Amino acid sequence: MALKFITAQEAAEFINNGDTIAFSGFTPAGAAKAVPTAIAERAKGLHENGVDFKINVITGASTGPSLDGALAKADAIGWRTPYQSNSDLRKKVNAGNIKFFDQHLSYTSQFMRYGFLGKINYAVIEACDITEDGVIIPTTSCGTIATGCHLADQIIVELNAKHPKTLRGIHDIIVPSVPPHRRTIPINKPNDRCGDDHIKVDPAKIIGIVNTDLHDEVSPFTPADPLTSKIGANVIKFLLNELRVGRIPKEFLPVQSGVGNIANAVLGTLVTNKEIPNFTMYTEVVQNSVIDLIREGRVTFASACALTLTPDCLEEVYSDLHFFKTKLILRPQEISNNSGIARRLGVIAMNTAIEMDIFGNVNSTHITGTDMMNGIGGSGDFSRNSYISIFSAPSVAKNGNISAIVPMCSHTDHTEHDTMIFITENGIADLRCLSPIDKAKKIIENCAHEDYKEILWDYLKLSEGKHTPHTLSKAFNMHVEFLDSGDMRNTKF
Ligand code: 0RQ
Repeated sequence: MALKFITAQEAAEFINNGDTIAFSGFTPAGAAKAVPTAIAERAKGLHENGVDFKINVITGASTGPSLDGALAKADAIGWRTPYQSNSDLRKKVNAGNIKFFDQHLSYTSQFMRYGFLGKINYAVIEACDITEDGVIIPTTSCGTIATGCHLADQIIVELNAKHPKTLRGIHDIIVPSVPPHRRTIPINKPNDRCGDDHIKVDPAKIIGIVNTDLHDEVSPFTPADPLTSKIGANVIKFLLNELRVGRIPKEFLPVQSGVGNIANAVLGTLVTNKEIPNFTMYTEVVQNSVIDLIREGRVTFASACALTLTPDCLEEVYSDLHFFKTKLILRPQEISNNSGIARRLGVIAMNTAIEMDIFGNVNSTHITGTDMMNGIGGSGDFSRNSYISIFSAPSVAKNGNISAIVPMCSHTDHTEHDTMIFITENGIADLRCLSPIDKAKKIIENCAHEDYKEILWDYLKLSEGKHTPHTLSKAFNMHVEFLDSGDMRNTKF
């Protein structure tokens, strides 16, 4: 069947109000760009003429300004899942204008296959190559798009000339069956392959190919600073001790590192300490820092879902692609973040918290219980199933007006049953196998900021002789104080 080339505007004309679209993209890596921007333009035109037009958006994770940003600004999103980090989209989510549901990233593809997300009308996939018989090679991420292409009624391909056809071979695409026919995923090491190097679809479903030449919209991270370096140093201290006492094997274990400035700084510190052996990664996102580490041999192999690299760094990878294809695999997120595999491999999970409570629960997603930051992402996929799970955060936010350690999280993403190690710039709280009261003592003593220690001890004293000594009428007083006076330090128990 001959390939049919169309413009992004022609592609956008196919889309109807209320359609559900699975877009490629996990972080801005590999995200569809031209078609969503054209859909946003079309939506604006229709809205100006008083016509309703909104689509439902499924991706891998967050995307960039051309997808989430453009569609949010155009008021063209009905519901959105599973993750976001674009400021325009976040504003509309928190104003109640866009219905966002936050999912463990490993769930999304299976939710699509199980029918939980309803009918998928279109898949829009960025590709570096496509053949007439329906073989599609994705670009810098896998996300949920293999499942999206299989389930969608029709497919639009963005063929992006920025990515070489020789990228073929970096992906390992497996789409599990639906239970009761689902099978074991045979990955026993981060570099095991068990899938295809392409997505195969019925070519009759491909309604058009849009030629593009657009960079991934990846922005650089803030470099490490003294505070994040201290957190990183505490992570190293903890890991070295685990190695010394033999709780981590001497050959080390695969590492998962979360997103954001803190996770990036922690990873940076981890790799500069030569007492930590060279290691592999079983993670979701490979960022610029990992590319350097692969070159230096510190990271010997990385399995991920996305190559989230700034355009200059991606150019470097492409200029040495033969080498990097022996060091990197990109997998769909239900495989890169698979709970069973993370548990089998014994992943060391390192994620960031917004707040942690004194009894070991973690909030990764909400500000003061109401406003969505980004989403749970893969933090739950990994932390719950890891060999060792570390949550780190600066002990205070917003110039010290907010304590990251609170009596009770204003929203809970990771419960005390899933968490093990809390780390701030002040120290380490090893919570493994401790009772709630012993966890509270360790967290306050080792992790809380000096400005908040007395306030937290005072809270703990309010209710004695209980298994988890909460005082429900006062558990959120620090949050309420922040909302009232703008400073949690004014809290009195
Ligand atoms: O605000 O942006 O206005 O400066 O939150 O905080 O300290 O820069 O930390 O960039 O590492 O992000 C948890 C959000 C941390 C991220 C989170 C404010 C703070 C700042 C950002 P500004 P930092 P980071 C798998 C892993 C969930 C998903 C995940 C995240 C901003 O790591 O989204 O782990 N994690 N995925 O000032 C009010 C508090 C606050 C606060 C911080 N208690 N109250 N504001 N901030 N704590 C990867 C994927 O899934 C793709």
